Amino acid sequence: MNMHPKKRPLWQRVPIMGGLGGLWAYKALGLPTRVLPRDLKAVVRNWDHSMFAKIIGSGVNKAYIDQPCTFKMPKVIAPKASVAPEYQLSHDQLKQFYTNGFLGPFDAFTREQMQDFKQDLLAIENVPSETYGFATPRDRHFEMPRMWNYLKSPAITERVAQILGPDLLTWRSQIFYKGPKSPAIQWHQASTFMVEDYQDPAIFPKDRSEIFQLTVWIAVDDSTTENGALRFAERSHDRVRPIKFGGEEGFYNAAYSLEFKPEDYRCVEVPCRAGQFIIFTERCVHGSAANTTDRHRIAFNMRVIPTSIPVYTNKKHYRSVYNGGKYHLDKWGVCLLRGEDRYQLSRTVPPEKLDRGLPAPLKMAA
Ligand SMILES: O=C(O)CCC(=O)C(=O)O
Ligand SMILES: [Fe+2]
Repeated sequence: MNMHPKKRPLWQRVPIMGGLGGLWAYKALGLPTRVLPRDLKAVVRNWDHSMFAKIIGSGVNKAYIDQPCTFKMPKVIAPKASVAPEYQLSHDQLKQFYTNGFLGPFDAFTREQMQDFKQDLLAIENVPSETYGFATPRDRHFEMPRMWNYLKSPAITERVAQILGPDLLTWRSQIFYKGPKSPAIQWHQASTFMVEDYQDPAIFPKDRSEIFQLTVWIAVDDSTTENGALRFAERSHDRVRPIKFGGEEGFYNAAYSLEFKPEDYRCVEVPCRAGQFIIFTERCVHGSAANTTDRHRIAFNMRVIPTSIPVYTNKKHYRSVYNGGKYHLDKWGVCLLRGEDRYQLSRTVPPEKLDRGLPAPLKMAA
């Protein structure tokens, strides 16, 4: 099913509305989904009533950007894991995270490490991924032991553990090659990454009103006002918003605008030195301005979840409406970043495979 979020002519919207109305009725009446094709079954199962109401009520001009959820402030603000003193977040930092939706920058790596690593990243930019068979900035940690070692560095994992708990997985990473003079990444937000194909979420948290996932974003180049540092709308992680299809700005290869007025929020830019990182919930509205310089602004990120959350359950592949391409998941798996995986809910890539071939000095440097 093609769920690309684009403005469609009326003759297309009318039958889509009819079809979605039928699926909504199916859900409301609790009819058996066995008889439905897989795509439609997924929509009935995973879309909640507000998602159907939004897209049908707007005449297929709007939809929630991702599975709707609101944020519930934790009753007690306290670290969820005990860590070495040098990585401890203060009560104020934790409170700042829960209040604003992001935290940082923190130091993790040296400028020299990042400058050297940048050469590796540039070298693979157009090389087909071993995991997916085509060139993609997604999940290169499966084949780049050096990247994997940076991702699981204690400077990062020990801080994340204080918000998500001691046992952590990453299910996805991405390299952001923000090239010379490249455009802005417009304001966006995400929750369970149903945003990817509008059928199935990637992750299945029990309670979507908690912080169930964090993004760690690591600067390989200095990120500045001129080259498009990350920017965040403080306190905007309160809820997932709808998008309007079509619009001036682009988000990769989709065109839409988020129902969000920057002037209603305190929007802050968070510049980073090479080797620094930011922790945020991707539910916080964020983006980056255009790169006005004639040099790259490279960064990489990962999505971190507690081991209690299943990922890509019973899914063989997914289609990304934003990045394009069909991602076969046969070589994909979650990777243990910290602690122990007592749940074993998702396909897992064993640590020996992730570390393979990494020379000892680099392992230590990472
Ligand atoms: O690097 C960027 O400009 C965007 C990063 C982003 O949107 C993310 O990490 O979720
Ligand atoms: Fe993002």
